[in-house]
Amino acid sequence: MQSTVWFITLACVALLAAVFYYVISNSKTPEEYPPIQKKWYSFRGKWFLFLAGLWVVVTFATLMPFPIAPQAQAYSGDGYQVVDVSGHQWYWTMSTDTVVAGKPVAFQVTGADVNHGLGIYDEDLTLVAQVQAMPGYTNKLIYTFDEPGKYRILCLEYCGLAHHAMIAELNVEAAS
Ligand SMILES: [Cu+2]
Repeated sequence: MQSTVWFITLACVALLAAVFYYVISNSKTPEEYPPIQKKWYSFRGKWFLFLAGLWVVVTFATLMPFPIAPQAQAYSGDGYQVVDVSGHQWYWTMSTDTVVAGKPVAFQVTGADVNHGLGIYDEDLTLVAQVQAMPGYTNKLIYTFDEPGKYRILCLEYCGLAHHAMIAELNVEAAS
């Protein structure tokens, strides 16, 4: 996903650079203004309608599938592997550091002192799930690990001098 977005971004930047290059290399050729004006003013209305239509389609298509897995409509703690996590300046405490792949994990996350951000990363350091760790609240994050491995928990919200040192390990074992 991230490499796809990266590729699309690069392609758009290259396209934009090509347009700039085209405009610069043609700017020295003199042209009659009125015919150009007539042609492009009529194009402008159609272009606006196209963009407005595109906006409606893209907005609805991308808002419908919310990118975060459905969270706990009927969450009770039963049938989940529960992990209580607390963010401190500057470390994490977890009720367990081992869970099983393929079964939903319910992270119950809070902050002991200031706001922290619980970020769960896979072995390639790709963010797989995240939630705020806030003092006075317990936020629930439901996540099912598909792949076993050593995951890492980092802090996603700057919380003071040793914020970068807040690293914990989460072992996800293959289901037996
Ligand atoms: Cu932090």
